[in-house]
Amino acid sequence: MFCRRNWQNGLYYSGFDSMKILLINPYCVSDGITPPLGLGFLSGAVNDIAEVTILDLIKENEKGTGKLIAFIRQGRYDLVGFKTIEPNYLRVKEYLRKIKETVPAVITVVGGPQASILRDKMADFYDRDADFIICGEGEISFRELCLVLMKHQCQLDTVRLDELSGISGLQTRINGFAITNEFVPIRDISGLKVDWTALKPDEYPPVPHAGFSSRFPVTSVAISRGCPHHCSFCAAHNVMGREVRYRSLEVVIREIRTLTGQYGMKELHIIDDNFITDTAYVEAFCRRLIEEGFNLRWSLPNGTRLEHLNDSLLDLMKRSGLYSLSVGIESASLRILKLMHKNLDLEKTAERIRLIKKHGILVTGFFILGYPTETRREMMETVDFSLRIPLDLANFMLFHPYEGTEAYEQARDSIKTAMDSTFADVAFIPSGLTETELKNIQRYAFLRFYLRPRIFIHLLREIIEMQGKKYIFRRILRWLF
Ligand code: B12
Ligand code: SF4
Repeated sequence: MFCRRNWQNGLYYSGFDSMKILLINPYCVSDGITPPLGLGFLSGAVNDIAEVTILDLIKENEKGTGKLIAFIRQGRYDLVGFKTIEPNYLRVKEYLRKIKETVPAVITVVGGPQASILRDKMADFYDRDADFIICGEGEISFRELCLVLMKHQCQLDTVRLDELSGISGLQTRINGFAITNEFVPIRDISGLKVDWTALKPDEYPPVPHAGFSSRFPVTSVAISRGCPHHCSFCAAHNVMGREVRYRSLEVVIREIRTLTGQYGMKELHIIDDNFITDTAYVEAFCRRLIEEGFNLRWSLPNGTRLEHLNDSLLDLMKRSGLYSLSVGIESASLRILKLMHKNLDLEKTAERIRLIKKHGILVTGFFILGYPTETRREMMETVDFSLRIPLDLANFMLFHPYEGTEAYEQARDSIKTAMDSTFADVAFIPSGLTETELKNIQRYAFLRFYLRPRIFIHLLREIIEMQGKKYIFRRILRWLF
């Protein structure tokens, strides 16, 4: 079934024999300009029934609506979908308003983390400017929605309630009915694939995840989804659920062949929340990387849980190209760790970091400063701990309360966030401190950590060898000043 539709308002006639979809990564300030994987997955789920274009307004450095509207008019899209996160969802409201004012026939869909987290509130917030909101993983729901729309030749007024009521995570208020369907995580993600042709990873600047990488070009990949842990500050479960699931190894290896062969990628960043959960999968993955002779370097730049790591697995991971991983330690205060529900034994963590270092793998520690009720003394405990363990790099983030988390409820009364805020900005100040004091503690932490001769010389050597130097310096300046 193909979609042929007349654009209402006499704007123009689509004339295409297939539904045309534009997926947008909205603008926001970002340290890493990397392909929006979620939109690549979404495109991979519908590109056999629709013609999909991905427009990354971060990559295009485009804040306003002018170019966006021109792009939509020129491409004669039937449907425009937005990925939302906290720093951009207000801007998405502007985009939607403008679309409905200027090209009202275009069907608008909003998804992504912020839509998943705010859920019911989203329908009120975007009101009639968003025809559909999809919470959680989008592949199946978005495909089902597109099939319904195609059946109706993208004419919303003929769509019936019963056709939409089974679509997971869907919300809409079209045609006088209001639907708020429960989001159910996708049980079997084995066959999900990324549409790299639409994502065009070779058009991205050589900016690595978090600024550090060793070989270029670099791209990110997502292999598993879900996290069973309950860290109080983390919103990830709202998007991906709590059950850890993996994509099929064959699909992943095929994808890596495309990334190395067609796009010349030399390094991969696995951005999963919990990649090292199923150790049999991880072992098989490493063996395949070696057997296929990809000669890739790879890293785990998100806070990796260490409980499943052992000597033989680390040896295999290192031989297959792993050169760097990050650990979410968050705090050295037992009281704060308890409040965060961060079930972490600090001594065991330090031991595992030594083990990782024995295999010549770089380790980055992630810490949070300024958690609700945290005192200056507790923050200093964290800084001291970071100096005692053999980390190569450390990131001291100021606590940022995200809706949909337990910590947000604890911080609710004193939240200070704005559009385009980043982790470098102050979003919450624990009582008894001022914003300047908190920023100074963060600066002190960075300087104490990095101005040690071993770390400083090592860091300088690493940075000098890196092709992404200018991005790294830009990031350092943003964090310190
Ligand atoms: C990796 C990651 C990053 C990396 C991205 C690197 C890369 N190359 O991709 C980096 C470090 C750059 C990063 C930065 C930030 N991140 Co981040 N990040 C993640 C992480 C761990 C995974 C994201 C991911 O790619 N998942 C895999 C893909 C497949 O999932 P997805 O993008 O969510 O897309 C799916 C659905 O959301 C949905 N969907 C997405 N878009 C759309 C659009 C439509 C139309 C539809 C229907 C569906 C849909 O369908 C997709 C497929 O299932 C998540 C945690 C998590 N597990 O969700 C946090 C997370 C998304 N990040 C978060 C945040 C806050 C940020 C920052 C704002 C932090 C900051 N203050 O600087 C920045 C924003 C940068 C930016 N411009 O995007 C929050 C979002 C919370 C919120 N309320 O918005 C999360 C949830 C973590 C948390 N703190 O709890 N991040
Ligand atoms: S911070 Fe990491 S370990 Fe904790 S709940 Fe979120 S994804 Fe899971």
